Amino acid sequence: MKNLKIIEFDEIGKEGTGYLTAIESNISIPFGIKRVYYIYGVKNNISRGFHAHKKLEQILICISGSVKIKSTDGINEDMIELNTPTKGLYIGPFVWHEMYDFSDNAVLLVIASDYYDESDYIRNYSEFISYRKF
Ligand code: T46
Repeated sequence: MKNLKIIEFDEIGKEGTGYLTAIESNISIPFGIKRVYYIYGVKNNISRGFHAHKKLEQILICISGSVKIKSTDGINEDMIELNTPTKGLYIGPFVWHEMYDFSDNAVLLVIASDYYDESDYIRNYSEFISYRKF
């Protein structure tokens, strides 16, 4: 699907001494970083998201536990499970996404290309379909 892809990050270190993963603006990800936020303490029966963005680009990384992400461009649909700190999901503009099935200890880290701006959200699915550019 356009504007949806997995990005694998390097794991530095070895078993026993632990690991380190570094993410560098415009190098390991395709945009400059303006904001980082994280989602945690989500009960297993709760789903979040249910929106798309007009301009925002983001990388979702489940740095602890696991979470599933369902995405659609209005035609194609994809489900991706994030369950390792070395796997990022790039979500660009006009991809409707939902996060669900959070494990008990899940921490979902999100790296974003811009500051928070509610006017960039499309929170109504019918409106999303009418906006669809591809
Ligand atoms: C997204 C998915 C993956 C802020 O005040 N600042 C922020 O930077 C963000 C992200 C949110 N908020 C406020 C807005 C709402 O009052 O926090 C509240 C919860 O936001 P929302 O319901 O949009 O949360 P999610 O988990 O449904 O979606 C979030 C991001 O908002 C969204 O951009 O793509 O995570």
